[in-house]
Amino acid sequence: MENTIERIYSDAMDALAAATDSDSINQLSIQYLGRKGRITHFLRNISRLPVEQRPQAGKRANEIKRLLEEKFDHALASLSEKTKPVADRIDVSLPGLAMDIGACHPITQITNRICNIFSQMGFDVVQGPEVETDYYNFEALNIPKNHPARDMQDTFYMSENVVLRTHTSPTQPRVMEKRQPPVRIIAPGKVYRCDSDLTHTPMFHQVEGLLVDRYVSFSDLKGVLTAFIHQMFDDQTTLRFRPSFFPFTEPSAEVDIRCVICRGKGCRVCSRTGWIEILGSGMVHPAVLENVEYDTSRYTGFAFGMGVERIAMLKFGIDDIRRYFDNDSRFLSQF
Ligand code: 2NL
Repeated sequence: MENTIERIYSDAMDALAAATDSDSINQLSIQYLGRKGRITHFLRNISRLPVEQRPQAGKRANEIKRLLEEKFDHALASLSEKTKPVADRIDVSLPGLAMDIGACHPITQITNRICNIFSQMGFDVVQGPEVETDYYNFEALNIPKNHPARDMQDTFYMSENVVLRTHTSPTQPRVMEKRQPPVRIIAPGKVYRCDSDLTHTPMFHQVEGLLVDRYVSFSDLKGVLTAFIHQMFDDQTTLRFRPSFFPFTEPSAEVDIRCVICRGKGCRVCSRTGWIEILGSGMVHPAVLENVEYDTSRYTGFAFGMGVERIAMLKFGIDDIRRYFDNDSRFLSQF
């Protein structure tokens, strides 16, 4: 008896596979599921089976009935979809999906611009780790143990001797340990300080440069940085070197440019001074060169560092540093 119902099912499936139009599918539906159909007939005659076979045969016949209903319905539906005219299958009046074009973040754009200018002057672009040891972040750079820069309030400590780098400077002694002079490198990247307000974000970007060779003097520093600023801003930009202090350079100087907003008259951007600070620089402190075992009787060098957000703010006229990191594409797509 079990064979009978399975036979009906396989006959129905064979017939369905051969049916190519809705008339023949409807015909099959009547033949199998209709009032006088084969399945109906089988179910009606279940009472003639031995008692112990009836529950199983009934269950299976009902299963197959449901299965065939589904198969016939599906065959009819896919047939009507295939035979519809194209215009009914595709709604040609729907608006298309706009394709968004990606672009570099403004901070990336400015970082690339800075690196390109120094690349053309012969500097190699190098990168170092963002998780740094106390040695490379401070010690190698002549920043002593009690220096305020090491304060827990500025530095993210991972453990006693591991920090998130507070500047891109540690990349430089790492490279100097592996290369002999002449060294000309530019190190861009993310840096971290435990600080957050209107003008500070806990993560920001720096680009740092270093040149070490024989006979390098302060006038080389002035020449290279003047050429950089004239390419970055405008070759008419007026700049000044102002004495400063960094533990890793001696002498040290900060570089200001005439305010690009008010042209020196004094405004909010330059705090009425007419000058805007662009970068810090100096002659590499001999202690830093000794830490990487360079012969200080043969070699001298200069180094400089700048904040990318600050330069991007001036180039693009942005007044709030936090906008860079809100990830609002209405803001970012303007650059
Ligand atoms: C700033 C000032 C500076 C350096 C970075 C440096 C690196 C080595 C040796 C000596 Cl290995 N100096 N870097 C020097 C002077 C200034 O950065 O305002 N950065 C945002």
